Amino acid sequence: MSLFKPDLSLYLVTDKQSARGKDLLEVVESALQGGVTTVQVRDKDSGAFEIVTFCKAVKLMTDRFDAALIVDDRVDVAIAAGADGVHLGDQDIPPGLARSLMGRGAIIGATAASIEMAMEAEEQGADYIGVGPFKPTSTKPGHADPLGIEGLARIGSSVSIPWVAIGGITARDAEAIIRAGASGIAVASAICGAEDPKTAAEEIKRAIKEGIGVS
Ligand code: TZP
Ligand code: MG
Repeated sequence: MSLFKPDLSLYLVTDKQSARGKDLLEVVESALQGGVTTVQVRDKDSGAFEIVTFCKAVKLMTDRFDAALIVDDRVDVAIAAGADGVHLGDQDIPPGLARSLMGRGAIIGATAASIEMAMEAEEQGADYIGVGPFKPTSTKPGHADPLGIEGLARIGSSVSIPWVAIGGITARDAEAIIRAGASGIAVASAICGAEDPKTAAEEIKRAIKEGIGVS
């Protein structure tokens, strides 16, 4: 468990494809202005040095907004970029090993598509799990079957660490997902693919607040 408790409530996952030629750094900055609290840099295609360089630029922004920077998959990139943490899938370095490499200050997240995966992540000292997909999404080709709200809640409530829902989520779904017990909403295309990422983030933020019962 990390010593640092990040605010996972509005969790942006970067996605170049959804951004359709928009400058991704500008997208991230607008999203932060709109209330994003955690940014995960997800880039399955670029080389490590390119991702590190991008992450360092994002880190300067997340620091200004008091948000956290998480790197998808790559512990080496996260360390090299001075990121706050890493998000690990079942093909990546396991959470326990990532913790020993990154230390107690790091935020370690893990993907959980089942109760077994969620429990394993918690046992290994993950700080949070990402549960999904909620709905079908083209951002993650070949994803597992969509879970819907009940499936998300079943997996999320099997552990005592926070859980963040992901996959095809829009502002319309956010309130119900938070009411189902999620600590946060993770989105890629709903923000990266929006004409105005700041307004898109604000809309999701409003729905999250409705879900928590804060206006
Ligand atoms: N993991 C499960 S679904 C997903 C990931 C990375 C993609 C989320 O992107 P979007 O565009 O919000 O559906
Ligand atoms: Mg991954």
